[in-house]
Amino acid sequence: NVLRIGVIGTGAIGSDHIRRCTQTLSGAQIVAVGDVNSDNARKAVSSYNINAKVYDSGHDLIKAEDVDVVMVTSWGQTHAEYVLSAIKAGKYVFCEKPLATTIKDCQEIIEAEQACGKRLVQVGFMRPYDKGYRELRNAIANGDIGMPLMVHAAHRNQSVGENYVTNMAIVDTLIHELDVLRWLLEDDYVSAQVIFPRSTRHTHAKLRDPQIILLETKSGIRIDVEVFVNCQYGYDIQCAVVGEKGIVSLPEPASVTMRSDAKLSKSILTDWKERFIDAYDIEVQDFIDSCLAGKLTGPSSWNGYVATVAAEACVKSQETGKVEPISLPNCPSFYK
Ligand code: NAI
Ligand code: NAD
Ligand code: ISE
Repeated sequence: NVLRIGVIGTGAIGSDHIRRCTQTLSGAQIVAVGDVNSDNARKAVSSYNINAKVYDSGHDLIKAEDVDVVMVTSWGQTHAEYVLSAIKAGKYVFCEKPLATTIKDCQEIIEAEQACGKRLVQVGFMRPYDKGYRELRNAIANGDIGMPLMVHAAHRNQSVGENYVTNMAIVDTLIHELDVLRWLLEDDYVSAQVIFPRSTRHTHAKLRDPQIILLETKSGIRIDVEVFVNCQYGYDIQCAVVGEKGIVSLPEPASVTMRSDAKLSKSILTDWKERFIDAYDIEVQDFIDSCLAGKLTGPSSWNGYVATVAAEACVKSQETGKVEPISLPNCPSFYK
């Protein structure tokens, strides 16, 4: 039994998911691809030598009879329309983060999904599948550090392009922490504030970089996250949770220790694709297996909605400089 997948958006992560479905994972076949830039779609077909039809319209791809499930890996602002279209077609859909860029669009998605009576959406939050984050979560849940009090985190990219602007530090980058930290702490956010330190000279006019995001949770845990997307030196994800009797930190990715040239050193990764490669593999395999079994269990559209609610408060604070409240309705039983 093979799951036939159609992929909308064949850029960096779309192509990488096509590669993993084709070469690494089992149970799936890419039968359709689409991209507003049709050269990208054709390139994905030839690079991975797949037998997939190229569609001009993502909506036609979703409707195609031989497409069982959909993967949305286009730019964030385009996710909502494709996810809604997949729900309308009654097809499972894996949507890269963010689920949508506005709260209103996320609400529309969770309403449409609930009206369908069955979970159809998995959001591409892969960190809950990462071994390091899972060990952190277990250590906290086991009480190894006592009650958690503070989190110090950093999300650093080596560099970003001119299209990456100030609010994307939140909606594109911090969104991973917004999702994973509430999962890690089993808590919800109540407020957010964004602070701008001195800017790096490696940024451009439309991007304030770095940024510091301060979050507070219901139980009073204080979180600081540094987002620094032109840090130059590498792709670096840090997370330390300080508890009453100890600190637990995200492990560094495995790398050899080098003694050479009168130095003792370890390499730092530069590409997000490598940093979470195992997590992406497990996440997408989980999606494939869940679709074949007829029941999704990974990050839901509720998780996508909650992250977007928190992101919107952060973006507001970028403009006001103030502490902005975050309030959420109760999670419907459908998503529990
Ligand atoms: P990209 O720019 O490399 O690729 C996006 C592709 O989508 C491009 O080929 C573009 O032509 C196409 N596209 C844009 N609008 C479209 C539309 N309306 N219909 C069809 N195709 C369309 O971007 P990248 O880095 O691959 O990011 C894509 C999405 O994946 C974003 O939402 C991003 O946030 C997410 N992402 C998630 C990561 C993760 O760690 N989970 C890592 C990188 C990206
Ligand atoms: P769990 O049901 O024991 O607990 C998860 C809790 O976190 C629930 O309260 C749930 O509502 C919440 N949650 C789940 N995903 C979330 C997210 N993305 N953001 C915020 N809150 C979230 O589940 P678990 O076994 O700890 O699994 C957590 C995630 O890892 C799930 O997405 C699951 O599908 C996946 N998973 C991966 C593996 C693996 O081997 N990698 C194994 C089991 C589960
Ligand atoms: C990108 O879209 C991702 O999701 C990466 O994981 C993140 O590190 C990067 O900042 C985003 O632009």
